[in-house]
Amino acid sequence: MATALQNLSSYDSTNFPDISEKRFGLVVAEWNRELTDTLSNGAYETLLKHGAKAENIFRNTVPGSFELTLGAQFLAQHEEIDAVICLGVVIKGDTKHDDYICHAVAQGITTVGLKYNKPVIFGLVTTNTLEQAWDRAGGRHGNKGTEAAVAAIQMLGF
Ligand code: DLZ
Repeated sequence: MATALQNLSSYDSTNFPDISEKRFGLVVAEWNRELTDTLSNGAYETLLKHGAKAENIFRNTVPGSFELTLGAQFLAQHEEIDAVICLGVVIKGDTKHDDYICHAVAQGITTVGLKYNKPVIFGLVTTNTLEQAWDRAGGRHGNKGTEAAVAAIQMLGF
C-alpha cells in the first residue's frame, strides 16, 4: 500500500459490506488542525459514499494524537458504535516526541480494539516534513483519512 509512488487511496469496493446501519466514531486530533480536518473530511465522505448515514457518524476531537487512544476508548466502549477511526498527524521535529507519541498511539489503539473486539483504525500520518504530511492529506499520495475509512469498512465485513 504505502510506497513512495502509490496513491494510497486507490481501493476496490466490490466486496464491501453493507454499512447502512453501522455507526462510526471518528476521533480527530486538533494538533496540525488543517491537516487533520482534511483527513477527517476524507474519512467522512468515504463512509457516506459507501452507504453510511450522516447521523451515524460521530466526530469528536482530542487535543493531540497522544489523546487518540483515550478518545477511541470513550467511543469504543459504547455498544452501539461499530468501528472507531483515529486520525492525527505527527511530524518529526528536533526531539523524539514523534517516536513516543506514535508508539503510544499504535499500542494504545491496538489494545482498545482488542479489548472491545471492534475495529479501531490507525489513521495516523507520521512524516518527516510538513510537505510529506500534505502529500498524504489530499495530496499526491491520496488521503489517509479515506484509507482509514476503507480499512474500517473492510474490517466490518470480516
Ligand atoms: C506535544 C506534541 C508535539 C510536540 N507534536 C505533536 C504532533 O506532531 N502531532 C500531534 O498530534 N500532537 C503533538 N503533540 C501533542 C501531543 O499529542 C499531546 O496532545 C500532548 O503531549 C498532551 O498530552
